[in-house]
Amino acid sequence: MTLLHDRLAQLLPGLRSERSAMLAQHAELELCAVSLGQVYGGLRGVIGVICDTSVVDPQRGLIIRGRPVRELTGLGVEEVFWLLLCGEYPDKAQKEWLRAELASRARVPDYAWSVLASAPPDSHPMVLFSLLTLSLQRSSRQARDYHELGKESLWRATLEDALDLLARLPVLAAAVWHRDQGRAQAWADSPAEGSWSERFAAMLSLTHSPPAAAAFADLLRLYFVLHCDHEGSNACALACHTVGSAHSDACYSISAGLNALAGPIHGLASEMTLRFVLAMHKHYGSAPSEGQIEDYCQQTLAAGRVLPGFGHAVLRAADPRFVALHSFAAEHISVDPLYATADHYYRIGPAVLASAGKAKSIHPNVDAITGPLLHHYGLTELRYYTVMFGLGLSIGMLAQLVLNRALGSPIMRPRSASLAELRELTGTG
Ligand code: HAX
Repeated sequence: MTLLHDRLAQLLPGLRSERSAMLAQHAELELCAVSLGQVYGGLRGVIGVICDTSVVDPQRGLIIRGRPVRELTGLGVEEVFWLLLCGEYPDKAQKEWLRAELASRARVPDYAWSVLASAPPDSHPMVLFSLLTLSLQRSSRQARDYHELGKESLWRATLEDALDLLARLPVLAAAVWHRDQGRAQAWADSPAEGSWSERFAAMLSLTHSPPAAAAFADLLRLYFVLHCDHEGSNACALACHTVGSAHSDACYSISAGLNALAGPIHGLASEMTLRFVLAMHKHYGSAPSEGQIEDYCQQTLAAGRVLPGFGHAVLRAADPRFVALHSFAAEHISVDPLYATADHYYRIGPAVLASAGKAKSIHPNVDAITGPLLHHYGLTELRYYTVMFGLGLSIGMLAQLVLNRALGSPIMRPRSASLAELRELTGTG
């Protein structure tokens, strides 16, 4: 037994009996009605999944276990993972235990490196990250012990897999970075010392002065805390949940979530925003004026394209994750010309979008700020940014998987309707 298993084992009976009581008394309660428009519209607004790790509030942004994310910006990944899973902060002993546990589980089996070595050199970084994650399935404890474990105890094996994966994903992501940079065999074991995010920063092997190295390590800590979860129904989390609901283990499930995140209209916005800023630099020179940025935005909208880095499907106020990273950037990288242009863009974009009058949110989103920050510290391969995003979201996906397994979430099986059925229902047949 370990401290995290122990704490979850204490919490689960209460959660299970709450669920049973709710179902016994209110199983027929209607949570929402579903319209034809919603079914055709990607199920926007339809409650279809229960996720207790976080919610996204249109005004307040990401709320993790009841705490607004802006209150969590001083935490590390270990504390936030404990919070996501248990709904409470770890005490000192629990936090230190988790830190040591993750460091001790970080070694990646050699067969994963054979998979990486055999992938075509120009493979997309997300393909490599997902492939490596999937390859670890061979070591899944849940897969190994599935036939011996009863339903009530299966979560213990899922938690083992979640801890293994949480420990190893930064090693995989760092290896993808080195492979994408053309270094044939630079993937090494994780350093024994340091927190989860410090070890990842070290494994990237970027060259920084000591103050920049400290700032970069702190940026990664903040980045991963801010990107650790985003409800259970974004395409990435939902894909992970659906695969996990079939009792596929965490490697299959996280790989599926990453595959969804790789889509251009999902996890790619950080890359797209930086490309947009770089294109302005190319067009006008390295310091476009405010008037030039405004013209460029107007021309983009007139050409029927979106202003990347603005708007959100749910948020209707400034994203606290943007606010936190923007204030980090203002403190640490204000002299960077790319950031200076991006910063003008954040100020000019909202008015341009407002005058176009279509977007429901005109605020910069979190993806607007991550590119300039990562680029400043040497992560200049833009295709890598979705790997960073996926590494962050995996923290929450793993917590959600364990909780869903522990609470016996059933296999996903919504019903589909045929066009013939819809024609009959709508009288258009
Ligand atoms: N630039 C131009 N037009 C925009 C816009 C933007 N940044 N944001 C929204 N709009 C437009 C929409 O395209 C839509 O136009 P149509 O009616 O012609 O289709 C209209 O305004 C209403 O859209 P909405 O309801 O405000 O927003 P959606 O829920 O449809 O879409 C998006 C949300 C994030 C996809 C959208 O704001 C967008 O495309 N933004 C730019 C890309 C981006 O930054 N994406 C990252 C979002 C953060 C995130 O979730 N990351 O994972």
